[in-house]
Amino acid sequence: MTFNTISVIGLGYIGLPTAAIFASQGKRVVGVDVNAHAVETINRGDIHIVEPELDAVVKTAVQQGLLRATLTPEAADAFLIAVPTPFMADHQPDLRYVKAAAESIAPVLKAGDLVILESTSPVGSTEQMVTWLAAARPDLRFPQQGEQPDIFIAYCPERVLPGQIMLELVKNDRVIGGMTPECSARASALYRIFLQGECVETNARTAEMCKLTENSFRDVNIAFANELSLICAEQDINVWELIALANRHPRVNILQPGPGVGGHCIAVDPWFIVAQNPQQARLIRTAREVNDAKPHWVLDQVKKTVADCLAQSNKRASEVTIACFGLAFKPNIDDLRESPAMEVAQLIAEWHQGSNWVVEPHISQLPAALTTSQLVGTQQALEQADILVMLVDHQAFRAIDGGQLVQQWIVDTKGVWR
Ligand code: SAJ
Repeated sequence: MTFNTISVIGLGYIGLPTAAIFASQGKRVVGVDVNAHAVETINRGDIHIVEPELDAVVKTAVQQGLLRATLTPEAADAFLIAVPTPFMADHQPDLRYVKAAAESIAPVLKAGDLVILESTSPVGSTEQMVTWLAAARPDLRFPQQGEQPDIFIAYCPERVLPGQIMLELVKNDRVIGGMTPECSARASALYRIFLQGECVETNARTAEMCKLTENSFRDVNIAFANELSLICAEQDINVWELIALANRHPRVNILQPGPGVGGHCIAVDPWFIVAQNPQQARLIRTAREVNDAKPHWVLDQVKKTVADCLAQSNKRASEVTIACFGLAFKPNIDDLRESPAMEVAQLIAEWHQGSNWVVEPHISQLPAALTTSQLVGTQQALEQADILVMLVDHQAFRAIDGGQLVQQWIVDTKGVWR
């Protein structure tokens, strides 16, 4: 099995790092994306997304002529599909981009090619993809038809953590879900080009469910911590102290509460299980609801704190300044998409008549959704704001000594300044 040319469809947070890593191993890689800006940027040797260490690997790969981006698929020996799989308004998965990607590569497929789906997908998506490919290429045999296929197909989910993608891509074990054992073997051979972790082979449906299970496991566990934070607020118990104490039990390991769950995966993927199994997936659905409700609970805490502030000072509401610390969806990154901190800051800005300040050292301009708020420096907020709302435990905020804060009114969703 030789893979001389590898094509990656979708050059986003997963596709571009994967393409760059194959190229760093000397493979010829053709990246395909519908976004002309992304294609131009990559062909200049630059990147259009933020991920540590990715820029240097892409630059070298492009300079060496090993990585090239294009708008239209070309012939290759292996195709990896890494396009988004969002959900629709009713939480049903939207496989439109997978279908478009499959149909775009169908014309250039040749006997012996390997096609891998990496996008997080509901169970059965790989079989569905085979149906789309087979409809577009009746001249080729696909794995579902029982005989030795011309095209080998597998589902191999990405499992890398944003912020550590370049490391985890190489180190993490890989679940390889072939449509047949031969498909799995070929897919494993492809990933072994760069993988230091193990390739663990299974079938496509189990691999699809495995990806959804990993993120649902984390969502349910964060929901447990978030529910505890609500209970502890009622009972006047410090939830972080409680969790630290409970975690001293050898078989207890509770995650951390926060303003909610964000990002593009953990807040999305559990819905794929719920959509396919509405009767059975009760805990998974409730966890999603608990986590999604958290920003509104934080707003309620802010409202109570403002009420206390007004009762104890001679200020009017319009004279009260609230400073939100952090907007990113998790610490030490600049990614504001699907961020519960953003949601809280927006909810506060829509409600509060006084000044709304935001401290976010990772950005230089506030997003359009926060036009009525003001981006200020840490020092200004610490010295002049009336109420501090801690939303993201960035390293820079953790370094602030809670004991030195002059404010009496603090809503700390991350337990940083307790
Ligand atoms: N969070 C908490 N409390 C915690 C841990 C996280 O509130 O104790 C919040 C974060 O602040 C953030 C959200 O959860 O808003 C998600 O952050 P995360 O660091 O848990 O995960 P992601 O979304 O960056 O990446 C996840 C990872 N999945 C798992 O850890 C099971 C990653 O390995 C996946 O590859 C990625 O989803 C993905 O692409 O699916």
